[in-house]
Amino acid sequence: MATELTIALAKGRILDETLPLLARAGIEPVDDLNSSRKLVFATSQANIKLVLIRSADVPTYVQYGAADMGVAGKDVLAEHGGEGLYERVDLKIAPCRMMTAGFADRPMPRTRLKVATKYPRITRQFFLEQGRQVELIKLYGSMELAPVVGLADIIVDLVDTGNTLKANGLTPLEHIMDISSRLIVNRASLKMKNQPVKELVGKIEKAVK
Ligand code: PRT
Ligand code: MG
Repeated sequence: MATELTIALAKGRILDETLPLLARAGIEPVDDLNSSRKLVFATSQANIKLVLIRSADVPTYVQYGAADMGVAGKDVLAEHGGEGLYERVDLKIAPCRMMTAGFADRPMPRTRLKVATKYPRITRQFFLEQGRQVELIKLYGSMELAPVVGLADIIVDLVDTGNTLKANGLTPLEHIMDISSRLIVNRASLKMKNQPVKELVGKIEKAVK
């Protein structure tokens, strides 16, 4: 019998761009993932199933082996830290940049800079490397509002077209890192299920090219 493999995916832009890649690797979900309320899905390959979770939870599922593999943005992976998992393939999907952003014409405060973000770990590291002291304000979304209402001086967020920043009168300031989605693999799965995992990673790698 073929080894069971579970792949963790998140609804939204990553799912939309990952499904065609999986299809090219010969894996197609039996149900329509976007319209279903189910969380576990069978695929055209009897031994491979998909689980649908929040994007920030994907590294955690893979870290603990609840899923053998998963797809997550580099932003989510860097914020998680990567314990217990390997990043195997850059899928080159859902690309964007992690940036600081603020008001272009406003001088930086003399006191400690207040930075609002959903990414405290990445933000702390970025400013630490520059030797800049900042006060972190953790938010769960709509970071663009923080400078507008005076909650923070700047934000650290993802930027694609720049339209969201612009719509709120903000400008991208400093580039922190380039982001794309990655295929990640549980460390133990790579050992214990080496052959089927390597085979699937290879197929997905080929599908990207
Ligand atoms: O929404 P939920 O909280 O469930 O999860 P999520 O926000 O993590 O999911 P989703 O689907 O919004 O994003 C999943 C992944 O897509 C992220 O982890 C990134 O790796 C990647 N990605 C690529 C983006 C963007 N581009 C992006 N532009 N994620 C978010 N954005 C947001 C950004 O935060 C900002 O609010 O879009 C806005 C900026 O877009 P522009 O085009 O106006 O610059
Ligand atoms: Mg979102």
